[in-house]
Amino acid sequence: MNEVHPAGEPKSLSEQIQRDGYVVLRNLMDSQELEHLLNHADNFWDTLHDPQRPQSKLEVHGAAVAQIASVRMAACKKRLIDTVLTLLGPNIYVNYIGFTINPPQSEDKQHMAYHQDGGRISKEHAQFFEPRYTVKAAIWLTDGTRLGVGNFYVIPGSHRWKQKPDTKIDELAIPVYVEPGDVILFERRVWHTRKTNTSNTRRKVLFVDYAPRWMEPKCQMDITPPPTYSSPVEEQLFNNKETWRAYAPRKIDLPALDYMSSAGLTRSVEDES
Ligand SMILES: O=C(O)CCC(=O)C(=O)O
Repeated sequence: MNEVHPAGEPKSLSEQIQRDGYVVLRNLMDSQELEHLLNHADNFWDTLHDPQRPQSKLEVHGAAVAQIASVRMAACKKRLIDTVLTLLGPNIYVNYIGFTINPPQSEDKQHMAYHQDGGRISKEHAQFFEPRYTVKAAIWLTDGTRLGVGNFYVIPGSHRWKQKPDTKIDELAIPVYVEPGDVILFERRVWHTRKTNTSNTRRKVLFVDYAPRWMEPKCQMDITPPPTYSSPVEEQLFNNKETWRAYAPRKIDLPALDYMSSAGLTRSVEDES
Protein backbone atom coordinates (compact mmCIF):
# COMPACT_ATOMS: atom_id res chain seq x y z
CA MET A 1 0.00 0.00 0.00
CA ASN A 2 2.93 2.36 -0.33
CA GLU A 3 2.58 3.72 -3.84
CA VAL A 4 1.25 7.26 -4.27
CA HIS A 5 -1.63 8.50 -6.38
CA PRO A 6 -2.89 11.97 -7.22
CA ALA A 7 -4.96 13.43 -4.38
CA GLY A 8 -8.66 13.03 -4.96
CA GLU A 9 -8.44 10.08 -7.30
CA PRO A 10 -10.37 7.66 -5.07
CA LYS A 11 -13.07 10.29 -4.75
CA SER A 12 -13.43 10.68 -8.49
CA LEU A 13 -13.28 6.89 -9.05
CA SER A 14 -15.99 6.39 -6.43
CA GLU A 15 -18.10 9.12 -8.07
CA GLN A 16 -17.89 7.19 -11.34
CA ILE A 17 -19.11 4.05 -9.57
CA GLN A 18 -21.95 6.03 -8.00
CA ARG A 19 -22.96 7.18 -11.49
CA ASP A 20 -22.30 4.12 -13.69
CA GLY A 21 -22.11 1.19 -11.26
CA TYR A 22 -18.55 0.39 -12.33
CA VAL A 23 -15.20 2.01 -13.07
CA VAL A 24 -11.91 0.88 -14.62
CA LEU A 25 -8.65 1.40 -12.71
CA ARG A 26 -6.02 1.39 -15.44
CA ASN A 27 -2.55 -0.10 -14.92
CA LEU A 28 -3.08 -1.08 -11.32
CA MET A 29 -0.65 -4.00 -11.51
CA ASP A 30 2.90 -3.68 -12.84
CA SER A 31 4.46 -6.33 -15.08
CA GLN A 32 6.26 -8.13 -12.24
CA GLU A 33 3.13 -8.30 -10.10
CA LEU A 34 1.21 -9.57 -13.11
CA GLU A 35 3.79 -12.26 -13.77
CA HIS A 36 3.50 -13.55 -10.20
CA LEU A 37 -0.27 -13.73 -10.40
CA LEU A 38 -0.18 -15.37 -13.82
CA ASN A 39 2.24 -18.02 -12.54
CA HIS A 40 -0.16 -18.88 -9.73
CA ALA A 41 -3.16 -18.96 -12.08
CA ASP A 42 -1.26 -21.24 -14.49
CA ASN A 43 -0.16 -23.56 -11.67
CA PHE A 44 -3.78 -23.91 -10.53
CA TRP A 45 -4.86 -24.62 -14.09
CA ASP A 46 -2.13 -27.24 -14.62
CA THR A 47 -2.95 -29.08 -11.39
CA LEU A 48 -6.73 -28.68 -11.13
CA HIS A 49 -8.44 -28.40 -14.51
CA ASP A 50 -10.44 -31.35 -15.75
CA PRO A 51 -9.07 -32.55 -19.11
CA GLN A 52 -12.39 -34.36 -19.69
CA ARG A 53 -14.16 -30.98 -19.75
CA PRO A 54 -11.89 -28.82 -21.90
CA GLN A 55 -14.41 -25.96 -22.32
CA SER A 56 -15.23 -25.65 -18.62
CA LYS A 57 -13.97 -22.78 -16.51
CA LEU A 58 -11.76 -23.38 -13.51
CA GLU A 59 -12.55 -21.36 -10.38
CA VAL A 60 -10.17 -21.63 -7.43
CA HIS A 61 -11.12 -19.57 -4.41
CA GLY A 62 -10.82 -19.09 -0.64
CA ALA A 63 -7.85 -19.89 1.57
CA ALA A 64 -5.87 -21.61 -1.23
CA VAL A 65 -5.77 -18.25 -3.01
CA ALA A 66 -5.81 -15.90 0.01
CA GLN A 67 -2.69 -17.55 1.40
CA ILE A 68 -0.62 -16.25 -1.54
CA ALA A 69 1.14 -13.03 -0.48
CA SER A 70 1.11 -11.49 -3.98
CA VAL A 71 -2.65 -12.09 -4.19
CA ARG A 72 -3.28 -10.33 -0.86
CA MET A 73 -1.01 -7.52 -1.98
CA ALA A 74 -3.07 -7.11 -5.17
CA ALA A 75 -6.28 -6.85 -3.11
CA CYS A 76 -4.65 -4.09 -1.02
CA LYS A 77 -3.16 -1.95 -3.82
CA LYS A 78 -3.50 1.62 -2.69
CA ARG A 79 -5.60 3.06 -5.53
CA LEU A 80 -7.97 0.09 -5.29
CA ILE A 81 -8.33 -0.10 -1.52
CA ASP A 82 -8.65 3.68 -1.18
CA THR A 83 -11.56 3.65 -3.63
CA VAL A 84 -13.18 0.66 -1.89
CA LEU A 85 -12.87 2.30 1.55
CA THR A 86 -14.31 5.54 0.15
CA LEU A 87 -17.31 3.58 -1.12
CA LEU A 88 -17.89 1.16 1.76
CA GLY A 89 -16.27 2.75 4.81
CA PRO A 90 -13.78 1.07 7.17
CA ASN A 91 -15.72 -1.91 8.57
CA ILE A 92 -15.03 -4.27 5.65
CA TYR A 93 -13.19 -7.47 4.77
CA VAL A 94 -12.60 -9.68 1.75
CA ASN A 95 -15.48 -12.17 1.69
CA TYR A 96 -14.46 -13.81 -1.57
CA ILE A 97 -11.19 -14.09 -3.47
CA GLY A 98 -10.53 -16.38 -6.40
CA PHE A 99 -9.04 -16.96 -9.81
CA THR A 100 -11.44 -17.64 -12.67
CA ILE A 101 -9.80 -19.20 -15.70
CA ASN A 102 -11.87 -19.50 -18.87
CA PRO A 103 -10.53 -21.74 -21.63
CA PRO A 104 -11.45 -21.32 -25.31
CA GLN A 105 -15.08 -22.27 -25.98
CA SER A 106 -17.10 -22.94 -29.12
CA GLU A 107 -19.09 -20.09 -30.68
CA ASP A 108 -22.41 -21.76 -29.82
CA LYS A 109 -21.64 -21.96 -26.08
CA GLN A 110 -24.29 -19.93 -24.25
CA HIS A 111 -22.81 -17.11 -22.18
CA MET A 112 -23.56 -16.57 -18.51
CA ALA A 113 -26.91 -14.87 -17.76
CA TYR A 114 -27.01 -11.17 -16.86
CA HIS A 115 -27.22 -10.87 -13.09
CA GLN A 116 -26.64 -8.74 -10.01
CA ASP A 117 -24.36 -10.10 -7.29
CA GLY A 118 -25.34 -10.93 -3.73
CA GLY A 119 -27.72 -13.88 -3.97
CA ARG A 120 -31.00 -13.04 -2.23
CA ILE A 121 -30.06 -9.49 -1.25
CA SER A 122 -31.85 -7.80 -4.19
CA LYS A 123 -34.97 -9.97 -3.74
CA GLU A 124 -35.17 -9.12 -0.08
CA HIS A 125 -35.02 -5.38 -0.82
CA ALA A 126 -37.74 -5.45 -3.49
CA GLN A 127 -39.73 -2.19 -3.22
CA PHE A 128 -37.30 -0.77 -0.64
CA PHE A 129 -34.11 1.23 -1.13
CA GLU A 130 -31.38 -1.34 -1.72
CA PRO A 131 -27.91 -0.34 -0.48
CA ARG A 132 -24.78 -1.14 -2.39
CA TYR A 133 -23.26 -3.21 0.45
CA THR A 134 -20.41 -4.79 -1.60
CA VAL A 135 -18.04 -4.05 -4.48
CA LYS A 136 -16.01 -6.52 -6.51
CA ALA A 137 -12.67 -6.05 -8.26
CA ALA A 138 -11.97 -8.02 -11.43
CA ILE A 139 -8.18 -7.88 -11.76
CA TRP A 140 -7.52 -8.82 -15.39
CA LEU A 141 -4.33 -10.82 -15.96
CA THR A 142 -4.86 -11.38 -19.70
CA ASP A 143 -5.80 -9.22 -22.65
CA GLY A 144 -9.34 -7.86 -22.83
CA THR A 145 -8.84 -5.19 -25.48
CA ARG A 146 -10.80 -7.02 -28.20
CA LEU A 147 -14.10 -8.88 -28.29
CA GLY A 148 -14.43 -12.67 -28.03
CA VAL A 149 -12.03 -13.14 -25.10
CA GLY A 150 -14.64 -13.70 -22.37
CA ASN A 151 -15.30 -9.96 -22.02
CA PHE A 152 -17.08 -8.39 -19.08
CA TYR A 153 -20.32 -6.69 -20.21
CA VAL A 154 -22.15 -4.18 -18.03
CA ILE A 155 -25.27 -2.03 -18.27
CA PRO A 156 -24.11 1.41 -17.10
CA GLY A 157 -26.46 2.91 -14.51
CA SER A 158 -28.44 -0.32 -14.02
CA HIS A 159 -27.54 -0.39 -10.32
CA ARG A 160 -30.28 2.24 -9.94
CA TRP A 161 -33.01 0.24 -11.65
CA LYS A 162 -36.01 -0.22 -9.38
CA GLN A 163 -36.80 -3.30 -11.46
CA LYS A 164 -35.36 -5.07 -14.46
CA PRO A 165 -36.91 -3.51 -17.61
CA ASP A 166 -39.02 -5.61 -19.88
CA THR A 167 -36.58 -5.37 -22.81
CA LYS A 168 -33.68 -7.38 -24.16
CA ILE A 169 -31.15 -6.09 -21.68
CA ASP A 170 -28.25 -7.31 -23.83
CA GLU A 171 -29.00 -4.36 -26.12
CA LEU A 172 -28.28 -1.97 -23.25
CA ALA A 173 -24.96 -3.58 -22.31
CA ILE A 174 -21.47 -2.50 -23.33
CA PRO A 175 -18.19 -4.44 -23.26
CA VAL A 176 -15.53 -3.13 -20.90
CA TYR A 177 -12.16 -3.22 -22.67
CA VAL A 178 -9.13 -3.82 -20.48
CA GLU A 179 -5.39 -4.42 -20.72
CA PRO A 180 -3.64 -6.96 -18.50
CA GLY A 181 -3.16 -5.26 -15.12
CA ASP A 182 -6.32 -3.13 -15.40
CA VAL A 183 -9.08 -3.63 -12.85
CA ILE A 184 -12.84 -3.42 -13.36
CA LEU A 185 -14.35 -2.38 -10.04
CA PHE A 186 -18.12 -2.91 -10.03
CA GLU A 187 -20.79 -2.74 -7.43
CA ARG A 188 -23.14 -5.56 -6.50
CA ARG A 189 -26.36 -4.12 -7.91
CA VAL A 190 -25.14 -3.39 -11.43
CA TRP A 191 -26.34 -5.87 -14.09
CA HIS A 192 -23.40 -7.60 -15.74
CA THR A 193 -22.17 -10.78 -17.36
CA ARG A 194 -19.22 -12.54 -18.94
CA LYS A 195 -19.47 -13.36 -22.65
CA THR A 196 -18.15 -16.54 -24.23
CA ASN A 197 -14.41 -16.88 -24.83
CA THR A 198 -14.22 -17.79 -28.50
CA SER A 199 -10.52 -16.90 -28.80
CA ASN A 200 -7.75 -19.46 -28.71
CA THR A 201 -6.30 -18.21 -25.40
CA ARG A 202 -7.32 -18.77 -21.78
CA ARG A 203 -8.84 -15.76 -19.99
CA LYS A 204 -7.48 -15.31 -16.46
CA VAL A 205 -8.99 -12.94 -13.88
CA LEU A 206 -8.51 -12.58 -10.12
CA PHE A 207 -11.78 -11.57 -8.41
CA VAL A 208 -11.86 -9.87 -4.99
CA ASP A 209 -15.15 -9.14 -3.26
CA TYR A 210 -15.14 -6.50 -0.47
CA ALA A 211 -18.06 -6.63 1.97
CA PRO A 212 -19.12 -5.43 5.42
CA ARG A 213 -17.48 -7.59 8.08
CA TRP A 214 -20.89 -8.68 9.34
CA MET A 215 -21.78 -10.28 6.02
CA GLU A 216 -20.96 -13.99 5.79
CA PRO A 217 -18.01 -15.14 3.67
CA LYS A 218 -18.76 -16.67 0.27
CA CYS A 219 -15.96 -19.20 0.67
CA GLN A 220 -13.70 -20.66 3.34
CA MET A 221 -11.12 -17.95 3.99
CA ASP A 222 -9.23 -19.16 7.11
CA ILE A 223 -5.54 -19.33 6.29
CA THR A 224 -3.65 -21.90 8.39
CA PRO A 225 -1.06 -21.36 9.63
CA PRO A 226 -1.75 -17.58 9.71
CA PRO A 227 0.55 -15.72 7.32
CA THR A 228 2.60 -12.65 8.09
CA TYR A 229 0.40 -9.78 6.98
CA SER A 230 2.17 -6.84 5.39
CA SER A 231 -0.02 -4.21 7.11
CA PRO A 232 -2.78 -3.97 9.73
CA VAL A 233 -5.29 -3.16 6.96
CA GLU A 234 -4.31 -6.32 5.09
CA GLU A 235 -4.84 -8.29 8.30
CA GLN A 236 -8.28 -6.74 8.80
CA LEU A 237 -9.24 -7.63 5.22
CA PHE A 238 -8.10 -11.25 5.42
CA ASN A 239 -8.49 -12.25 9.07
CA ASN A 240 -12.15 -11.78 9.89
CA LYS A 241 -12.48 -14.32 12.70
CA GLU A 242 -14.01 -12.16 15.43
CA THR A 243 -17.53 -12.18 14.08
CA TRP A 244 -19.23 -10.40 16.99
CA ARG A 245 -16.58 -7.68 16.76
CA ALA A 246 -17.73 -7.17 13.17
CA TYR A 247 -21.05 -5.88 14.57
CA ALA A 248 -19.62 -3.80 17.40
CA PRO A 249 -15.99 -3.18 16.50
CA ARG A 250 -13.69 -1.36 18.87
CA LYS A 251 -11.28 1.14 17.34
CA ILE A 252 -8.50 -1.42 17.75
CA ASP A 253 -10.47 -3.86 15.57
CA LEU A 254 -10.59 -1.35 12.76
CA PRO A 255 -7.13 -0.37 11.50
CA ALA A 256 -8.83 0.74 8.28
CA LEU A 257 -10.42 3.59 10.24
CA ASP A 258 -7.03 5.00 11.25
CA TYR A 259 -5.74 4.33 7.75
CA MET A 260 -8.61 6.31 6.22
CA SER A 261 -7.98 9.32 8.40
CA SER A 262 -4.21 9.26 7.80
CA ALA A 263 -4.81 8.96 4.04
CA GLY A 264 -7.41 11.75 4.10
CA LEU A 265 -10.22 9.48 2.92
CA THR A 266 -13.86 9.99 3.82
CA ARG A 267 -16.70 7.68 3.04
CA SER A 268 -18.89 8.89 0.20
CA VAL A 269 -22.58 9.37 0.87
CA GLU A 270 -24.79 7.32 -1.39
CA ASP A 271 -27.47 9.22 -3.30
CA GLU A 272 -30.74 7.29 -2.75
CA SER A 273 -32.65 8.84 -5.65
O1 LIG B 1 -16.18 -13.42 -15.21
C1 LIG B 1 -16.63 -12.29 -15.34
O2 LIG B 1 -16.09 -11.42 -16.04
C2 LIG B 1 -17.90 -11.90 -14.62
C3 LIG B 1 -18.11 -12.73 -13.44
C4 LIG B 1 -19.33 -12.33 -12.69
O3 LIG B 1 -20.36 -12.13 -13.28
C5 LIG B 1 -19.29 -12.15 -11.27
O4 LIG B 1 -18.22 -12.32 -10.66
O5 LIG B 1 -20.33 -11.80 -10.67
